[in-house]
Amino acid sequence: MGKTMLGVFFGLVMVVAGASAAFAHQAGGVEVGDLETGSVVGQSFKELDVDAELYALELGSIKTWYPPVTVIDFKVRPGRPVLLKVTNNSSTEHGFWLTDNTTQAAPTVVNAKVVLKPGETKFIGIPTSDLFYATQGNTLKYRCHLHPAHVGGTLLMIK
Ligand SMILES: [Cu+2]
Repeated sequence: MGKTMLGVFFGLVMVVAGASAAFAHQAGGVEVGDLETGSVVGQSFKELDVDAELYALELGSIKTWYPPVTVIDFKVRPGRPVLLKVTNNSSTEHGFWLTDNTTQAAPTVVNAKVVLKPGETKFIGIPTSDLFYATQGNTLKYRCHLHPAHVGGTLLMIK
């Protein structure tokens, strides 16, 4: 369970590849980690509420991230960081990649990528500033970067 592939991009200057998710980094960046050890902008994942739970499912020959649409309403939600729980409920390895397609080339873009073994769960912490100022529009896309045919979904933000 300990081996995790990370591709997490931080804010303006830092790109950390292969670093342990257990370490907290500076403010302004997405963090991928475990519930017990992970943190984002100085707040431990344990102290945050989970905003959405997403599952990699295999239905016969169909691979999908469920649900296909996830809505976070910032008008009724406190300003704490967003916490997503991603779980692989299938019997094979799958990826979870959350990003903003419209600004994917920008260094500040929200970009969280993790590979989940069968049965594995990871948590993704996102500072709300990343969603409000580094994301154009109101949607982020999530999909599996390991399987092109693996159906992804949309994170819809009501700002
Ligand atoms: Cu997949």
